[in-house]
Amino acid sequence: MPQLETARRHIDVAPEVQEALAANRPVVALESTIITHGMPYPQNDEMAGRVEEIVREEGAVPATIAVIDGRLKVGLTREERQALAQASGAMKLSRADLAFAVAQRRTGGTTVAATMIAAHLAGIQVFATGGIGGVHMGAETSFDISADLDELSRTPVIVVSAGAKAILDIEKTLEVLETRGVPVVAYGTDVMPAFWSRTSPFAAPLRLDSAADIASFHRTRADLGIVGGMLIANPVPEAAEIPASVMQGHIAAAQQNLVRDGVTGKAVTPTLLANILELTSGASLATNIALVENNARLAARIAGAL
Ligand code: PSU
Ligand code: MN
Repeated sequence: MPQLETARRHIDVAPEVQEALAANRPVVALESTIITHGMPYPQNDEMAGRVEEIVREEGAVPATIAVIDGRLKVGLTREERQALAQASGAMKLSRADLAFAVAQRRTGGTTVAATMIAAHLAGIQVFATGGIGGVHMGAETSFDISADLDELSRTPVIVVSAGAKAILDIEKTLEVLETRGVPVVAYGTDVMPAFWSRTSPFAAPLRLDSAADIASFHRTRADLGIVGGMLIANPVPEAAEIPASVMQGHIAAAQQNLVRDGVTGKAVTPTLLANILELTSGASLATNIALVENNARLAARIAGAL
């Protein structure tokens, strides 16, 4: 099934995932950096289990992707998932170091970029996450732009997110996505959602209102030979939202702490998320879980429509 013959020797596709793909039944890929670096234990494990359940409830097969002892796993057993949720020293893997972890027999969570690569190798077209990485605040001096954006421009996977994380510069993130030819489709809204909040000051570049329309857009792009993935921005459910006005202060404080502590590189996103969790006394975590679940549901419906 992997599109690269040579990839097979490094990939373990779970039997259930393999069967579903062979029978052309819907499969949804799920990332694992959110497990290893995005949330504390045990909420990370509970979230990962619940998200898999939701995908099943919608009639699709979940495939959580991670690197475990050098094997690129597409679909984890419950035991593997639970061990990963508690693993200390797991790497955070993107395009640059995915193969490093495989070659060195390491264990790591896959970011949006690395999960897209693995999903595509396995033949999975739809992937649910929380929020993608993007252009960080101050990127004009730090050059910190997530590899997720480049991956979206080259790998044909539909990524269902709650928008760009509000800790990012959303306006610049949208600009880079446009430059790289990545469609950004807001689901059922004209406004770009901002992860914890349903709205941001920015208009959504495109809007679609059904899973079937998203599937049809994806197919049409392929028909036209246009390379790359697309980003679906699905607003967090109203009941779980933290208004942008409330988040603003916390985000600003977390940014300041980051600068004060001299945090750079891969540690930026996990540090900001952990700090915001503290600043909101845990409320941001409940919202984060709710939005991932919401994205898994939509992703399963899109996979069904494909
Ligand atoms: N969404 C979350 N929590 C996370 C992430 C996304 O709710 O931890 C992860 C994703 O794996 C994403 C990564 O790809 O953060 C982005 O990291 P960076 O900004 O270093 O590229
Ligand atoms: Mn970065």
